[in-house]
Amino acid sequence: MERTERVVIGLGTVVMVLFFIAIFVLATGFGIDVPGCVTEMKPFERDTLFQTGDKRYELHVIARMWAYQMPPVEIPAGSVVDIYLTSGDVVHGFHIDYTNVNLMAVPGTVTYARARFPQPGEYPIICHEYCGIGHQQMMGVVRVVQP
Ligand SMILES: [Cu+2]
Repeated sequence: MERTERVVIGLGTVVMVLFFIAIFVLATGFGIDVPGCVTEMKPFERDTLFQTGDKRYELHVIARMWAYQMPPVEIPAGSVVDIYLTSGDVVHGFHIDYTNVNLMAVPGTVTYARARFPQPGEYPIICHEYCGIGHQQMMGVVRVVQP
């Protein structure tokens, strides 16, 4: 093996280890997790928002051509929201600005992400998956108010 190959493989290994450490620190120290698919939950028929604890909420959203079926979301600053998303027709997207939420709404499945809203303000929601002629109308908002 040539010296250059050994250097490249060594650097690649170091970068890979640094990435794993960064992921571990973010997941354990800061509670940041990767959005996922919930296999043990059947797609829901109703959109709901309910409180599960002090500044903890659960939001169920159904995406349909071309709007999100979701209740008005107004929560106090510092809240944590568990978001469950499904689609009633085609594949849609669900992105909340200023958060880590970036989900796909897939018919017949439920996707999940946890979002934190530390600051008061409006957090726009947009569909980021071209889903048809009315795609640009798919918007929503999370209103975060001073507690
Ligand atoms: Cu859409």
